Amino acid sequence: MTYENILVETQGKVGLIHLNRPKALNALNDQLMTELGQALVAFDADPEIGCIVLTGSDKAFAAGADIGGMAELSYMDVFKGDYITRNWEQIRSVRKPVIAAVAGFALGGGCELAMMCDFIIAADNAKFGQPEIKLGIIPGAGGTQRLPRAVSKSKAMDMCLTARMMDAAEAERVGLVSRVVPLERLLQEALEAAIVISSMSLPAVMMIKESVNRAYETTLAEGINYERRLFHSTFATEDQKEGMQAFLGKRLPIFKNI
Ligand code: CO8
Repeated sequence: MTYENILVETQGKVGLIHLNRPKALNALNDQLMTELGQALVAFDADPEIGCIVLTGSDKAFAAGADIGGMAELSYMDVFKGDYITRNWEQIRSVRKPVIAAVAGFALGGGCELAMMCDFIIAADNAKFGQPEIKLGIIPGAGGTQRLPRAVSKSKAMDMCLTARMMDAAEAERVGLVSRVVPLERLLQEALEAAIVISSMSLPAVMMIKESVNRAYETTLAEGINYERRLFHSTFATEDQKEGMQAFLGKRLPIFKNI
């Protein structure tokens, strides 16, 4: 598959996707989001891939949805055509982990895209924000929903209402990102995390992703019950036998993802 707005490569068992519209700070237009969805679905279906890394450039992960592509749209354009939003949900259907490696600006839809990933590793120059209010609109891809869950209501209100940017140190302090590393180490750090994940049992990896995400959708009692059912089901896998036998035999496990 050839893409115009993203670069796609594999590094061992890791699928790596670069957002690549450098002249527009990786602004997310319809075509880019369609291509991103296609690349994610392809990696998700590829049995050789265990984890996906999504990144941008040193200057911008993505500076938001493409403002030029939206400026003249009417309500009927966006409502009837489900325009802008329709191809944004693909990432939610991906069952393998997706790590966002964020350097530079992650604004508006860019911040929302990063939050749709399973966790965010940030470079020390990363800046997160939901500046839609300055354009007379509101976040449209989960900013008002995922941000309060990630960083608290107070911080989310502050960011969405004032449009101020949060730097990497603040983002780590409030839990928006899992780690901050020097810019020159960003991709390496994300790839190393992805390699670790890819070395685990894929069924267990997918179950953890599903179970952690369930924590956002349900009550604690239901979530605990859901986790217990998945935990029990891991005892039906060969990888559970291999993992435990390897530990007892003081050797490294060889998982077969079955
Ligand atoms: N859309 C289109 N083009 C953009 C965008 C964008 N979001 N951001 C930057 N660009 C372009 C600029 O127009 C400029 O192009 P040119 O060189 O042709 O003039 C180029 O990228 C470089 O940008 P700047 O010269 O402005 O670079 P600076 O370093 O001076 O500033 C900023 C960087 C601060 C990031 C600045 O570009 C900026 O404020 N950008 C807009 C940020 C923004 O408002 N983002 C939110 C957009 S709205 C949104 O994301 C809604 C999401 C809803 C999701 C709905 C779908 C589900």
